[in-house]
Amino acid sequence: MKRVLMTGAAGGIGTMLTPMLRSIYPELLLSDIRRPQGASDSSFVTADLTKFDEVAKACDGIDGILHFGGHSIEGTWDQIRTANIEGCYNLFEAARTKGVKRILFASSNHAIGFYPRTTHIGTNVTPRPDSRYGVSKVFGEALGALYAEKHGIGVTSLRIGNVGLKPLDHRRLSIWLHPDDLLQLCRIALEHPDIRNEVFYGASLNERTWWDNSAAYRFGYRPKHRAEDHRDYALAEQAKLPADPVGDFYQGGTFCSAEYSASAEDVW
Ligand code: 15L
Repeated sequence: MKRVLMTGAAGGIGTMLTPMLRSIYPELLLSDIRRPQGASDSSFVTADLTKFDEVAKACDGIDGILHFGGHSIEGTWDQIRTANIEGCYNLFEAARTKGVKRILFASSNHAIGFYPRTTHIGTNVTPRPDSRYGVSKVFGEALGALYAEKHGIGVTSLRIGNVGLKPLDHRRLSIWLHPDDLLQLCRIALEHPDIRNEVFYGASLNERTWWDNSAAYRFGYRPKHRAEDHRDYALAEQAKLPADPVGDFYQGGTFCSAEYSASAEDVW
């Protein structure tokens, strides 16, 4: 795995990962709609995911893709449809035409956000998206499965919790992902010889986890960072937040309560 392309390089995750990835993949190519700070001409290509030709150009000569590009939170249907539905299709289709061998698709916990926090789920459950954004992640996972089965691309859909140096609140104590552990998952997706069509959770060593991530462990994932080491900070931050009966019940938090119009009895 020599030539790796990372889409969404100017975003939060992209910015954190760039220096870590560059030490492993010196030929790393970055893409986004705007140039990340400090990116040189040779290491960056402008690619709007909604423009197939730009995406195809970015995929030229690439062995593996880390697809972090797209709209990273809930948005209007227009925003989600263009960046995450059409954009994701363009990315997979461009990768196929250019002979890319591996793709990591940045899925999200919001693909399964309407599972209650009282449930413990594996990666093979029926999707329960909590937003238009979550629906786009379910779409991306399905597209990844299609391109893996039909075209032989090794695809990993990573249902990312929340990436950062610390868990930010009570919910994030269950879904936190440290960048070092994310890097491990990226390397498995790009390099493990047995990757076909995999779904993993992007989570660190979280004692309060709601997820069975044994699929990732079977591929050698060994997270190093413990959410409980930051418990006091996360709980103090949580204490500043208003109560949210719907969001506090479901795994997806505020993505579930936003625009919620079912009746209270429907919370189960
Ligand atoms: C996500 O999928 C988002 O990209 C990120 O901004 C956070 O909202 C995260 O989920 C989360 O659930 O904390």
